[in-house]
Amino acid sequence: MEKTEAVPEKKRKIEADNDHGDGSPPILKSFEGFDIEKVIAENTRSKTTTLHAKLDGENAVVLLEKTPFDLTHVKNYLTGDTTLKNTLKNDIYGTYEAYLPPTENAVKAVVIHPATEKHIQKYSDQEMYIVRETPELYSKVTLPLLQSRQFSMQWVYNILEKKQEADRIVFEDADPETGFILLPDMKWDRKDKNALYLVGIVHKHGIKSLRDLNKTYLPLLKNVLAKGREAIQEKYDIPASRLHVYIHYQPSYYHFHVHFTHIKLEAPGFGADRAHFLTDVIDNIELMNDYYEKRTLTFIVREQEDLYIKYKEHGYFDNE
Ligand code: M7G
Repeated sequence: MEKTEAVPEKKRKIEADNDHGDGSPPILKSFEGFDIEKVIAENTRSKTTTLHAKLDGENAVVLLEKTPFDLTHVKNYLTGDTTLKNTLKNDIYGTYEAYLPPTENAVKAVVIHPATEKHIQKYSDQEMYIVRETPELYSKVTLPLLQSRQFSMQWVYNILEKKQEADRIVFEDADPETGFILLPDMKWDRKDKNALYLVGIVHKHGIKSLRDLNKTYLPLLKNVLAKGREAIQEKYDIPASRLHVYIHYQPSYYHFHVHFTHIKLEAPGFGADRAHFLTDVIDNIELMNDYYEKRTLTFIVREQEDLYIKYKEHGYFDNE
């Protein structure tokens, strides 16, 4: 795509109190200065599109998602401010394109900037393959790769150290061994309770994933489950019976965290190829201390991921 000249920083509409003092980019007021490179993913069912763009010569990933109707605003829909373009008329039946007032047309946008190649790859549509990871495959291929290369976890440390998102914290237990911070996931706009998505990030460092869990961590896991549920009941009036509480394997970020989502939400990553209920994880460890060290675990890898490339080099897909 043709490039336009980058807009100088000061010309862009940026909030004045916008310097976080940590070198992170300022909060944007518009998409001025963005050049689209490519549409890297789209999904008509979830009404999302993901763009690879450039801003100031650096990569950006922009996720756009049409939001559900906000029924608290329903009175604004059927008014003279909504213009209609007729597309069909037959007897009593009419269809239209309706143009709601701009305030009712917000599209959710997630911006990652500057984005790494790994971010562009993570958000790109690509072929997927099932892997059955034996303990041997984990120790020979997965673990060395995780230790050498993964996404930066700066955002996680910013949350744990209260440098970012502190005003969004829903609950904290500050115990260094069993404590955690519960806050809205980046994916949730905090409007629709039926789409609730919170993430519980543990204070303890060094637990990479499900594979590391054993009886030592039962107090931590039980604490996150109980207090996370309690805090959600208190703040959002959603009982445990209407929550999915689970762990991703593989996760994207190898600092242990737990996903809390409303059962009505079709959350990405909730499939049987990635999600493990925290209740089941606790039960399995109680039955067998080294369950997750010994088990073969099934998950999906995507063809541009380092993991897929490494498994392929290892010969994992040779007999397909
Ligand atoms: P994951 O299982 O490691 O990977 O979950 P996934 O992103 O592939 O699902 C990490 C979770 O943290 C995801 O649900 C992300 O949406 C969420 N998340 C990621 N980032 C960078 C942020 C952030 O900066 N703030 C918040 N609140 N959530 C984030």
